[in-house]
Amino acid sequence: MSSVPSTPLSRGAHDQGRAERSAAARPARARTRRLVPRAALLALLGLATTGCTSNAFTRLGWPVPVTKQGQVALTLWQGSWIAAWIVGAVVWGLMLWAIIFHRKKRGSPPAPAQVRYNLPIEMLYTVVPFIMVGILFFFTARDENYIDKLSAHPAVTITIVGYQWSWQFQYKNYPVPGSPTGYVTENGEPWSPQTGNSQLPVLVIPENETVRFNLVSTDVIHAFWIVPFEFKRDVIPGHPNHFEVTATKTASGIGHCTELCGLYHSRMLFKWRIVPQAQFNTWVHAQQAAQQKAGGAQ
Ligand SMILES: [Cu+2]
Repeated sequence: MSSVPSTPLSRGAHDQGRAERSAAARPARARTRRLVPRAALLALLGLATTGCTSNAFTRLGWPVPVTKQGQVALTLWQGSWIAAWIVGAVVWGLMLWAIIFHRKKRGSPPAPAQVRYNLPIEMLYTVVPFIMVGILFFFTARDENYIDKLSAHPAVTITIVGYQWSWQFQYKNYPVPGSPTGYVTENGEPWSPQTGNSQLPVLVIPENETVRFNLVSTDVIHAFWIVPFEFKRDVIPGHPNHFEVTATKTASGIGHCTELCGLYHSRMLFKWRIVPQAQFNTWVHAQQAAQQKAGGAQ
């Protein structure tokens, strides 16, 4: 039988262990505090240097717009992100504040009364989201009205005919009497492994003019998409759609069908070019003369 009582000894060992643990925890906490701002800085640097120019970064993944309407859509996109980041920063800030400064400690009082039936707080978190949705709705409706606006007298009107699996472009202001459509018409063929992009139909539009697109389909639902218009619209059989753009810079590229429309949907491409007005006039009159001579688009 031992003459030394066991309890005080074991308590002494316990106290010593706790003291060691808390001494070890202090530098660990200090280290965490130093690491947080460094990690944030590293994340910011990573975001800012991932191969984007500053301009590409501020567009948040969108291409440079080539129309007035596209610029409006881009500004709405950027504004929505800024609003989302502000809300995110407030929510994350409150969460981190609670997590870091209000952790349960030894000897903490019991959890305070929760927010159930706390009328002012319940009203706050009902009303604030309504206000946020209202603000987003206001800017979206305003910009959508602008993007959808049709002018009384567009400078150029083009009928876009979508069909499986290509496009036809009819320039309604430039008649070609005796031709199948009666107007300057651009035809083409779908992309193919043999011809690539060389036989695609070509859409040419002038810079700084209002251009109206009338969208019609002869078979199934397609959708017309020129990526830097920041806009796409369905091409529906029996339901003509319309939209207008004013191009702000010369550019060119490949346009797409963006509604899965059948086996060769992905080949339903076209070339597009935005050119200065004088160049557009030269091009369209040359087409008019050539198609008149040939009795229609070839
Ligand atoms: Cu299609």
